[in-house]
Amino acid sequence: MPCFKQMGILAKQCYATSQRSPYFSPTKQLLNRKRMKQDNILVTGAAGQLGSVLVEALQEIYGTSRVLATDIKPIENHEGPFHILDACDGAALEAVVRQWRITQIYHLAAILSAKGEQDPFKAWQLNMTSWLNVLEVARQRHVAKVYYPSSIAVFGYAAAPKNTPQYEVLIPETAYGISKVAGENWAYYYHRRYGLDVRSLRYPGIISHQSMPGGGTTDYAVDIYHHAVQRKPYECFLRADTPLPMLYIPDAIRATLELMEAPAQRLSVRTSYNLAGMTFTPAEVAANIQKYLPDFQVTYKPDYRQAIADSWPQSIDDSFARRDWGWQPQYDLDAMTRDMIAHLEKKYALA
Ligand code: AKB
Repeated sequence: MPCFKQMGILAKQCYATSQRSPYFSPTKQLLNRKRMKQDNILVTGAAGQLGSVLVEALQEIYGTSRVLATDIKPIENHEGPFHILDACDGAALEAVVRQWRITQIYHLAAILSAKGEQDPFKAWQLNMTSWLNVLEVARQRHVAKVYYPSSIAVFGYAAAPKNTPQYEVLIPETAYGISKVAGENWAYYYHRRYGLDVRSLRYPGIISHQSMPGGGTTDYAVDIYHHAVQRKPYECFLRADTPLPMLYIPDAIRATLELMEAPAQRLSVRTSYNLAGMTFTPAEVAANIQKYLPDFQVTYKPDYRQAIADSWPQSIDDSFARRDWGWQPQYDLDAMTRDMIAHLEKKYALA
């Protein structure tokens, strides 16, 4: 059987076609404690908005050859080991975990809120089948740690809309939200019943310059920056006055890695931690962008995604995350806007 490193080199030869993204910059804290660990990491959904950036951050910590990125389609410009993998195929997943001697799994593959509403049953099937496969293979093969992304989509109208507490009524309005509530409970079950070290965060909308989101209700908050920097007007699919919790990608990556690094005995939440960064409306982000790009124009044409956004909290109480593992966001709206514009200006100038 080829060792992890050899397989990594093989995969690298097949898939590494270009340089690492010039936009990646690991957080200071992670660089400070950068070390090469002996873990072998599997990331599913590695081509996605979060996955593509998280893989680079994990490579910085564990070494490129120890991070196996997987997805159902190849990743453009990926550097490092890559494998085509559908996590709904339990046998294929088991073979990868066994052959690559995986010790940590980050399971990011999922259908998000807006796309999920176009085919709710498919969203449920994909999100649940893949997650149960991951939990089961992790249990059987004694994987040391598993990461599961949950979402503010677990909340619905029954939850307090402002400063939504950690332990709140969970009656979501979307199939995606239902799958995340169930997924969190399975995480808790595998932890309690089998001692599996599963850790999870309820992400708000994530804004990134490196990668595009796909199929979410919060996607507008990324699109709006791309339009602004390209000097194009933007038509927003949410109402101007729709507040939603959001998080800038460096904070999202740091939160994920800090949670995964935290001593297990500090973690009191084994469903999923509430996580907050900032809250803004489309009108507020537009006005903030106009501070730097005064000619930028936004119009509003709400569609079916408005109902999803209306059912979600406006702001989140993340005091459990702050208390248990020291969570602190670093970016507010203005700091994020300056950084997004700077990175996207470079990106489009290079294109
Ligand atoms: C979505 O909009 O579906 C996601 C999420 C908040 O989970 N970004």
